[in-house]
Amino acid sequence: MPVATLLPFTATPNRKSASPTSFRLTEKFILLLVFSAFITLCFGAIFFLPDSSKLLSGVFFHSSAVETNTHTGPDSSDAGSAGNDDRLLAKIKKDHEKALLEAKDTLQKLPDVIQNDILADKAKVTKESMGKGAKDGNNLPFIEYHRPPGATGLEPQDPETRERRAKIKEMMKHAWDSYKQYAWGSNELRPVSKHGHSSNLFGSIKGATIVDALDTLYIMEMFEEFDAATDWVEKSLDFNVNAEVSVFEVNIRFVGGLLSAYYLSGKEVFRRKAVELGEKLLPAFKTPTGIPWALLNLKSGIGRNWPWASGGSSILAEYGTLHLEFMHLSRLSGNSEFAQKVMNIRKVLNRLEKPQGLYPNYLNPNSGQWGQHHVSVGGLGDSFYEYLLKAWLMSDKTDEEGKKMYYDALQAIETNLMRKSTNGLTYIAEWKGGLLEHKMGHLTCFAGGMIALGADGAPGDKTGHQMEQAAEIARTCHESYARTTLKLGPEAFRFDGGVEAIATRQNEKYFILRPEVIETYMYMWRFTHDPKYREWGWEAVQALEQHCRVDGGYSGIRDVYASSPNYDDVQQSFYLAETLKYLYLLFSEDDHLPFEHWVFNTEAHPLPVIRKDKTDRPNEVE
Ligand code: DMJ
Repeated sequence: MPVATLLPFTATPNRKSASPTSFRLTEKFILLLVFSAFITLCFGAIFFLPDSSKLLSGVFFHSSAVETNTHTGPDSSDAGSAGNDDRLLAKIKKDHEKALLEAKDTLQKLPDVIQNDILADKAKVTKESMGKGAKDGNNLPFIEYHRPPGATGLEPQDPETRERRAKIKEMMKHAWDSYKQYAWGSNELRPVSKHGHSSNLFGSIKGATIVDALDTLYIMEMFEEFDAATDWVEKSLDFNVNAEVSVFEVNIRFVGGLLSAYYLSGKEVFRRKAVELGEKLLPAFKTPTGIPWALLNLKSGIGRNWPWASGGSSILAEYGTLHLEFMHLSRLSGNSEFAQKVMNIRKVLNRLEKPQGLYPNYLNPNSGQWGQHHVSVGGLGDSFYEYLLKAWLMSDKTDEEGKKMYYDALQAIETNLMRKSTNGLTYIAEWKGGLLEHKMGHLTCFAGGMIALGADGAPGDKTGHQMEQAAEIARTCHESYARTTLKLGPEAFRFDGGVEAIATRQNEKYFILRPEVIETYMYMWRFTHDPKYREWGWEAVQALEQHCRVDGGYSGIRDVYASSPNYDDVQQSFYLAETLKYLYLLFSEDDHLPFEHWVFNTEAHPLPVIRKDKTDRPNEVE
């Protein structure tokens, strides 16, 4: 600031046109005194203000931030420089305090949270730069596609294994050709009556079998069929329906199926469709807690819960089984909203008190409180636990929160739910308000595979212990098959009233082509190479061929203890997505969809591990 501009204020009022040389000595002294007092005052003001460094830089170095704020900020006015200075100083003080708070916040965050924030910011910028056109899966950011390792596999070396694997491919061909011939475009096939079947889980979305089977066709190298399915997806798969769907089922089968098809084939249509559908599911999260509704009308965006679910609760296995798909949707779309929605579910769960460390199956999305204290590793609970572990694995083992939640939950399950029968069969019971129901569902049998998959990372030297648990569960589930007449497992089996691993209630004796037992054999084979798992898998193949295969495909059966099958006349889409895929992998080499690169969603759709060191290349090949 030039000194000359200060002089008019210090000149004596009576003296007109006086030159400085004509001052007397006393006048000069007084003038000097006043002048130095003024200078001291100015500097004092500068140095004692709270944000002196910023002000100085503004004054001496003309920082652009200060200039911008002074001249164009919303606070600027023509009221005079003194008013401007006050506002400027207040603004500087406010900015400084805000910067300090932000820095404090950042220092308190874990490195991976900071990393996520950076990714979210990056995604936001990408999305903004894409503008309006990014909606509905169109105009997605450019992604250089790299096929992850092991999308297809070499022929097994051993001739018997090769032959068995070829047989499973033939079974897939029969299931697929029958669907194509009798039910093309419907959700599922009725293999006995030979026509289409639509469950209301998918509203009026069509083609569940096509989307669920895409990746199985690809990994079995049935490329002609894969191309026909791709063509149908391109031309006919339509999510613009005015109908209510199950958010969970649509996510695991359709979003999961499309994501896998994209990662295996690199075809953009699958990425586009997956993101389009993902966006349609987002309104399900509009609840006071952000815990999504079970059911959603895709047109109106109105959600609700199953009327039977404990006072309007959402279900653990449903809202807890979105994580893997939504993390990939964020990466493929550049929209961080998907990831934020599922991370928020964790936050809500982590704030809640857990009875004995267990997660009840019901949670009210309005109040954020648990419903009935019913705990299960089978129906209503199962895949929530699976997704905690797989979220950690899929994040290249960076998601420490998922890891901790999984191993803590498993410990609580071991303590409160896992029991041994009189004759030494390990099972996982159900827990109702502290009382055990000694029943294990077919669905619960997936836990053998899950525990084996997680054993390697188990804290406190528990790897061996968890591998033993996994093997024992696999044995129990095999027994549930072996103790039936048709050598296929019942929907649920009991360990009470003098029975072990046997269904005692008529409505628990059915078999609907479910995959969980075979899934566990596949994981156990990969981790142990114990030939019994392939033998058990082959027993299941023979039983399927003998009792479920019909002219028009494969059917579920109503009673596995009956002497001959009574068909339910449904070929479930998960038979092609899961049962046949896990069987095929059981008889494949380990480098086909290797676990270090792929994680299977709960419908057996493989999703690649998201590499921590290649943040901008989601499907990097090593
Ligand atoms: C599949 O849709 C999924 O595996 C789900 O997690 C549970 N049930 C069926 C198959 O049994």
